[in-house]
Amino acid sequence: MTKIAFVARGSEGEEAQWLGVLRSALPEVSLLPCRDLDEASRHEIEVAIVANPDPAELRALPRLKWIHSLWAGVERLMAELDGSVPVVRLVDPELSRSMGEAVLAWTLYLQRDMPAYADQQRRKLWTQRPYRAPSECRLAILGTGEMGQAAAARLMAAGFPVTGWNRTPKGADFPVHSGPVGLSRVLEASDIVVCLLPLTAETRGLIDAKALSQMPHGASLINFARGPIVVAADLIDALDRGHLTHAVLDVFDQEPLPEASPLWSHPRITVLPHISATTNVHTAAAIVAGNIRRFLDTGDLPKTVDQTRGY
Ligand code: NDP
Ligand code: OXD
Repeated sequence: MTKIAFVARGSEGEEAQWLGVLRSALPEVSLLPCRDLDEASRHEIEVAIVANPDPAELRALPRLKWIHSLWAGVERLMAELDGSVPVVRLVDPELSRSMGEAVLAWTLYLQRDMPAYADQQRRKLWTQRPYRAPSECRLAILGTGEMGQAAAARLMAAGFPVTGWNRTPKGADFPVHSGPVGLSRVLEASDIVVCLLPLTAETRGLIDAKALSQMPHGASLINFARGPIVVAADLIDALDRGHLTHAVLDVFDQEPLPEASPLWSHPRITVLPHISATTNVHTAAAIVAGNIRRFLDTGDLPKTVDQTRGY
């Protein structure tokens, strides 16, 4: 039986759940946690399924040909493995659907002024704020990939005008700009900016004081991608000055967000614990199993992450 390694740095419960579901989806292989492999078995392994793995465990597999990540974002793998092995990331329509749903939910939260009404309730204030229709609330999607396209579709179906910003101006049924000039144009014309970019050398710190100052007075930010894309201190400054109204953050420089972080208690920030797109273990396992089965049958690798671009 072909042996596949499983390498994860999570709780025992999470690991047991993944192993159970993956073994049901791939009954024809022997899926084993790396720590259970003896020396001879380590030499047999060509494929590993990983969730935030310890790179040392992967380096102990001398015949490893590629790894399948259970995560969509792979910046940590790219940094830790440094191009030593091809990486396939999770692309799951159910994950994209879940992200689209989250973007719509938190956009409605902002468009319907829910943070302000929650504050008014705490202060026992009965004040009706002006209503802003979706058609009057312009949305920007930074990164129109799997997640961005799913989010745009949900937003447009709900009546929000959407503009995208992307590395390549790829075909979409909404306008998509690219390059630094395109970014300024998109930021200047958006009431809510949604970040769905991968974290790379190019996107780290992209949303800084300059970018935030280009957003209109009163605009809001949603970051569901990766924390370091937004410069937290610059965001806090823009919120404190009242230039921005609110930020919804699901991702942070350090996760879990440290107790001492000022983001927790900022009145204009909503903190979420990295839940905007929740991985469905069943759909994800079926996709991983399909990719591995195809490789075992044909020798063909699924589409791998571009090592130079980092996503
Ligand atoms: P994709 O690779 O499908 O999409 C990324 C998009 O960003 C592509 O369209 C790409 O353009 C664009 N892009 C990359 N670099 C740049 C750049 N420098 N300037 C402009 N555009 C750029 O990834 P996904 O949509 O699947 O995921 C995006 C990110 O979302 C993940 O990397 C992950 O960090 C995050 N994520 C967060 C989750 C959560 O729960 N919070 C869950 C899942 C993902 P092009 O194709 O033209 O190169
Ligand atoms: C991610 C994921 O990349 O949850 O954040 O897959």
